Amino acid sequence: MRNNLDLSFTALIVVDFQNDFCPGGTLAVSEGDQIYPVVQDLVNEFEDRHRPIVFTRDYHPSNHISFVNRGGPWPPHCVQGTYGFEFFPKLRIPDNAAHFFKGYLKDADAYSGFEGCLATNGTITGITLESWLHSQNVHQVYITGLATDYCVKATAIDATRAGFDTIVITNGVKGVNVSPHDSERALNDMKQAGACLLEWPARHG
Ligand code: VGL
Ligand code: ZN
Repeated sequence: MRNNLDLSFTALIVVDFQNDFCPGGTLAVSEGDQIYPVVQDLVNEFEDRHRPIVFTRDYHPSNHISFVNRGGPWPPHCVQGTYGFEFFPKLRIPDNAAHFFKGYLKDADAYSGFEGCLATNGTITGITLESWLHSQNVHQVYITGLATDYCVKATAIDATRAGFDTIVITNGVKGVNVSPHDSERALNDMKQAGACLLEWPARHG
């Protein structure tokens, strides 16, 4: 089935698959690590097809506005220079992947990857995700990662608004679920915004 998919104008966006959002992390998504086989399979498939692969990451300063000690909703997470910022360790990142950092200004939060900028060798540029995707002639995005009810949702809705054909991989996302049905609601919100939901036929896991 996957062999029939036309991905010639598609990029993969892996949202915030970082240690702090996985079990053991400071803002752990329950079973967040379980998306790994699907995420890696997608990465491998896009790499095999020489299609663009984007990784977004939360890159917060230690005094970030979203943290409880500043009156925000979250425990400190994905702090610059910490293990929690790093990728889930099993994940194999292609050398030519594009990395986008977000939430790096201490007084502004950013859930959506479209609020981030390209980081080359750890240095943040002024290139936004939207402009970068256009530069790659991308019309469609596949979205996977953490967390369904925050950064995945914001990224998917921004992608539809920017005019990208947007596909959210249902078995490649997990939510925080501050309230029990938040993830379900988030998937519905993404659909309402025009995104399609797809269960990826992963080869393993
Ligand atoms: C996220 C809460 C705070 C996410 C980021 O990646 O979904 N959630 N910061
Ligand atoms: Zn954050």
